[in-house]
Amino acid sequence: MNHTFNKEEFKQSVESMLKALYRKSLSDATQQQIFQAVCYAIKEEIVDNWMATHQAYNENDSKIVYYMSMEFLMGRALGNNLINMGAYEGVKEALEEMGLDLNVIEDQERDYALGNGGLGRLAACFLDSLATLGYPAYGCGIRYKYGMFKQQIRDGYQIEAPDNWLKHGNPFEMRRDEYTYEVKFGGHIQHIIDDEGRDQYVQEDYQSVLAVPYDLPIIGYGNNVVNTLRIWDAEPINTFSLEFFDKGDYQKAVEQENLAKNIVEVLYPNDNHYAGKELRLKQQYFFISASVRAAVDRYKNLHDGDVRKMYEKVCFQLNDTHPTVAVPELMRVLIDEEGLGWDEAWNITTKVCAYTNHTIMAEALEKWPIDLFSRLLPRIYQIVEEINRRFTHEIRSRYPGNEEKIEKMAILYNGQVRMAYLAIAGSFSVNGVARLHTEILKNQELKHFYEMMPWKFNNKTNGITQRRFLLHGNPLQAAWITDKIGDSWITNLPDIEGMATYADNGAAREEFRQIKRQNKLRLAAYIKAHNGVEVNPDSIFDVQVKRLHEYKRQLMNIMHVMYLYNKVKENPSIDMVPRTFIFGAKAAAGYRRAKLTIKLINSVADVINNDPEINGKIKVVFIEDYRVSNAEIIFAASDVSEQISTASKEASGTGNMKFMLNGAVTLGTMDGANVEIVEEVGAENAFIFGLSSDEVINYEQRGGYYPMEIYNNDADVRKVLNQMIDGTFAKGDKEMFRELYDSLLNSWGGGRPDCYFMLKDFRSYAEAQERIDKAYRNQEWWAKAAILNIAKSGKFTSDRTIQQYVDEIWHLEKIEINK
Ligand code: 26W
Repeated sequence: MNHTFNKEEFKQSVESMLKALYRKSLSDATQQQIFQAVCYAIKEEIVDNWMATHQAYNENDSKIVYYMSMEFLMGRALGNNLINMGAYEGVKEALEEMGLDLNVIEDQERDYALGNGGLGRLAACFLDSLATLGYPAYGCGIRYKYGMFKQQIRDGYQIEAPDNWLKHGNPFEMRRDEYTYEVKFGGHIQHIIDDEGRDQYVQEDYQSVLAVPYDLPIIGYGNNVVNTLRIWDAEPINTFSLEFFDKGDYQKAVEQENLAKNIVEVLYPNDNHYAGKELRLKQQYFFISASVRAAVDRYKNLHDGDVRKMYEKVCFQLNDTHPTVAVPELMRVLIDEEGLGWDEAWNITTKVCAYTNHTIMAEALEKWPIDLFSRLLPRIYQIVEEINRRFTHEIRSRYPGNEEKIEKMAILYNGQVRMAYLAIAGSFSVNGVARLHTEILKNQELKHFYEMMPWKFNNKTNGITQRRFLLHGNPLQAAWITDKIGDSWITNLPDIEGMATYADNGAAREEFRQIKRQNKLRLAAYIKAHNGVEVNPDSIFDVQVKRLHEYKRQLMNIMHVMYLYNKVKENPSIDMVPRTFIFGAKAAAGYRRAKLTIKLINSVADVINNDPEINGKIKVVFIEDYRVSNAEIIFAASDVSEQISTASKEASGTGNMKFMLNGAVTLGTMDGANVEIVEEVGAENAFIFGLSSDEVINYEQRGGYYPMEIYNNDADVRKVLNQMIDGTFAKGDKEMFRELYDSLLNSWGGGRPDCYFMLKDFRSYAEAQERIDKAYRNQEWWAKAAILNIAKSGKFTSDRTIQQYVDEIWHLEKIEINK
């Protein structure tokens, strides 16, 4: 594509698309229409390679990984597609010649916000790396009508607005009617013996919907490979028809129509919190049943209809437990539809499925009530019962007389289907997402499973794609790096280590500072336009952007801001480097404490930003609607990366890696991948504080600690806590933030007080912040540390992660597409 891109042809193509789509010419088309026309013109360029890629899969009889995920947080496609096609500069110039600005055109695109946070974005990075490395892969997911809600801040509160991302249509998608499947729910199972004496399980009185796939192209960087993200839409099986009236089955017709309408209506906006909603289980089975059967049918087409060696060519990677029904669904297809016996089907299934765990938070674990599960998926439930029967048998013969092992490992227990345990039993691989996380899985959360089947367990430390988060998001820094060391880092990030020599080079440090300043100005303009707040580009940009969750401790961050505010009030001439504290976070719609934390951040911002005595020393900004597209701008502009989760709680984190790659210095706990980041960059180039994960786990096993002791002994902390209930930041309202205060000090609020150790870690956090203040004054030191962070980020490319999945789990072979 690189070499064949023809500017004049492209310009022509855009103009004829405008005509064909909208009956418009360039001069009277809207920016949105031009955006659409540009995308359609690009799509034409993509299609040949897309077809060639699938032809190569077929000709090579390639093994394929199906990355099964309820979430793909893709962000915007246009800019990334152009970059990976090698057409970004060409298209930019072509558009300029047409009097158009590519940046403005890019801003017309809605984010594909089909995910909540880390898990969904990881899936998107993985697709980019799979295509760039040339590995055969499908992403399998759901075409939600409404993605992650749009966040508005009104009067400091979060308001959720629907994300109607498909309003203008999605120019890159392709509907594939011919691969439609029917998915059945409910009813009951008839067991019959057919003429040949075989068992048949027939589902009766069920409701069903059609699963219709839409394919999106996933373009590899500079290699002509185009993989596919396949997301499923639901449609009614028969559009409302008179036929049903005649049969008197009016009720059923309406119900089936509603089922189809509801099932893909909206992404559940819960991150790390299981809610047990029936519709969510429907979503899971819906996209898994369709994806599993599409994979089986594809395999059969290439192998004379014989599924028995399917494991040689197919791998299902389950992105957390959400797609775990793939295990019993594959069993059902192999047994009921392909006629295999149990043992043969189980052998195939457990060689096809692999499971990734993304969290140890207890409230995130999916445990479906058996009555709901069996009512909705009667045949699947029968199969899960049999899996459980055999699995508990295995446990008992391994640990005779030890019933505790059943309690700890059975899939069906206490009236619930424990999805993580089903995933482990049905998979040949179980992986965590950072070294520390995997160790905690092996030694604590899943220790009984690890003891029984240690060979299944492995680590795959997460990664991110440098194509989106540096090349696209930070073009100035990308060009600077390429100028210094060449562009091989784009596909081989470890080469970025070549930047290390520039850490000691005064001229290079100055160049880095200038680039950072430009990026801070770009973010400042965004903040001015969106928040109406002026921020000082010479202040330290101290940034925490991620989902709002108590364990991530945004509350501790804002409490430290309150503490600093008090310091400045006590001594207005205090010597400190001006700081801009930047937050961005969505709270799950029903998560009260998280939403109240957003209100607190905004209320503190209001008071501080309008207090003349502060004199610009502190600014607080809450960026509305944090999402992939503005994240790219935020990372590029950051000086300090806040990664301050309670140790042991953040499985990996991936924002931490994006900051590092963009030359921000980590302020963090020894949690998740922070541990490995510090290992790469050196503790002297990061600001580490707080309890270790062992210490946290020890406290937890002893039932917590006494935060009231800290309240009593630390006057600064006490003052901050009191300000939550004396109206300082609530216009005199003493009740507004009481719930947050109680969560830190009073156990009667439900559960232990301060179970995320915010008061316990506060002093150590404040000291680390002071070290930052001191360090930033030495601009030479700071630039050196920032450049070293960039230089040592090579490990954290998702290309490395994917290569490890390929080598140790998937065993794929690369394809080559020549053009
Ligand atoms: C059932 C509700 C629910 C929804 C989402 C439970 C759990 C989740 C996800 C597992 C939450 C998530 O995104 N986890 C994050 O995954 C990232 C990618 O591995 C990690 O970097 C983050 O540390 C982890 O919090």
